[in-house]
Amino acid sequence: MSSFEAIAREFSLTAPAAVAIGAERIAGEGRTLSVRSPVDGRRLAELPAATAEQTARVVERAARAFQAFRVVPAPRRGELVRRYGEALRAKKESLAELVTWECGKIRQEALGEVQEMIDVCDFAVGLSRKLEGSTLPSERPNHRLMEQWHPLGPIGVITAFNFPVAVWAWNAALALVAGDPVVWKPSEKTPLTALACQSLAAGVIAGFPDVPADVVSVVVGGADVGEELASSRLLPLVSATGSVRMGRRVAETVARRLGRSLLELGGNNALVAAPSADLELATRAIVFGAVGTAGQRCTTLRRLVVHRSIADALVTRLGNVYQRLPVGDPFAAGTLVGPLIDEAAWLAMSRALGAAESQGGRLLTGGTRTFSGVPEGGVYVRPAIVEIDAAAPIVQEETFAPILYVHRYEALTDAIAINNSVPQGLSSAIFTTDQREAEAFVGPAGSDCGLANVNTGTSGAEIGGAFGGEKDTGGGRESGSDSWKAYMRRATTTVNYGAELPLAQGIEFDA
Ligand code: UN1
Repeated sequence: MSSFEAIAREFSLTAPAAVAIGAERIAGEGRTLSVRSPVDGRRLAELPAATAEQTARVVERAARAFQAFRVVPAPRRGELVRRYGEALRAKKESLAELVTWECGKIRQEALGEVQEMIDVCDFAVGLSRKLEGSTLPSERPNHRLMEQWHPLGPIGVITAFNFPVAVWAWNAALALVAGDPVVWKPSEKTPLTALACQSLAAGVIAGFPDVPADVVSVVVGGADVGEELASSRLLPLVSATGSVRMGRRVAETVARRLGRSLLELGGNNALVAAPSADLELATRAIVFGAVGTAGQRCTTLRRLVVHRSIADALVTRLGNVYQRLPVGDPFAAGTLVGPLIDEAAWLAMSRALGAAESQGGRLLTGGTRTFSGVPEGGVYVRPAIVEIDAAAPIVQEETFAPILYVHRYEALTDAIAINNSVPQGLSSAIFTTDQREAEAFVGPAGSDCGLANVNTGTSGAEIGGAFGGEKDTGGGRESGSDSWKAYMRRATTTVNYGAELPLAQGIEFDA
């Protein structure tokens, strides 16, 4: 196990303050927040949380910073993000270590998460020279019609514990090249990683005399801090990742003031295993998707929809792998399943298993808490597989824990219907070597999710594509492709370079 004290010193987190803006640290004036490690339950920090009033002051400073930041040329803002990416490269190992301490994900996945930050920085750097608008033909002579993308304003970012740093980076890297300051409310369960990212950023910004220090800030606090971000008219966009319940509240509050929200909420992701599936590949993808990050990704595989003809073979294979799954210390080489975030997560898992059983489900493996060979004080579980009818109510819910429900199907149309039968619409996958089936699944009458994969699992998306989903998942798109447009405002501009004033639609109006 690594030394938390050494990591805390490296990121100046021995006496953390709830508000970090530029290089300034301001102690919170709210109730005391205790940060515990899911690895062994030890207390990592104790700090007073920020209040709504303190949040409002940070937002005001971000709004002032926007005035100067929006006229810094985009490629220069890209250079800032490039340097931040370099700072992350230099700190990859230690930031990943802090991620494991604070959210419990295994070392490999923590390194992957920091890599995801680096990747999105690289993407944003290129983007900073390519925030292009269109030039369109005008119907009037000697006129030019064009669209320009301008910085939008300061952005509020609310993130969850399970990706304590990468999801902020998806937002921040794009927002910064777009010319927008970022005010970040991390999960109360993972404030230290956020403060570490902010101070790394503050260090980079210090080398840019033309960039206001206040463009990157963190406010550690509870729902009142999130509520303040959602209701502040100074924030034209609030990007929120987390539960459907939280997202609905944010969306309602932001909509009341006609602001924009970008939501990445719950998933309830299915994988269809068709008769021609490569069972070896499918098994590996299912296991990574269902037990990776201890089942606590929004992209976690929660439902396996398997064709009757291969169901027994696939379930037997899965059972064998599940029985040997190394559960334990997330720092130890070889561990594949780390701890759940806290006791409440185990409670939710055992409740869901109880409900499944009472709704006719059959527990095939796992589903128990384990105390042997794991660090004391953490919540460690054996991932569960439950065979259950696709119509059982429990299957409609996202339980943030490693439970995989198995349903059997006969016809592909039924499998697709099952895939689409839940309120959430984030990720989905089909394993098949039949091209017709694959195309049907990713086509217009196929999966209704924002992510639809073939022969690769539901989790572990690259940053290059737009990430997000439909229905209760909230409809937002983050990270790659043209997601940057959410962080900018579009101005349509008509320029008349002639000596006449022709009106559009041929209107005659001679005063
Ligand atoms: C999340 O769980 O909120 O596709 C994000 C994935 C990761 C991101 C997950 N790249 O699993």
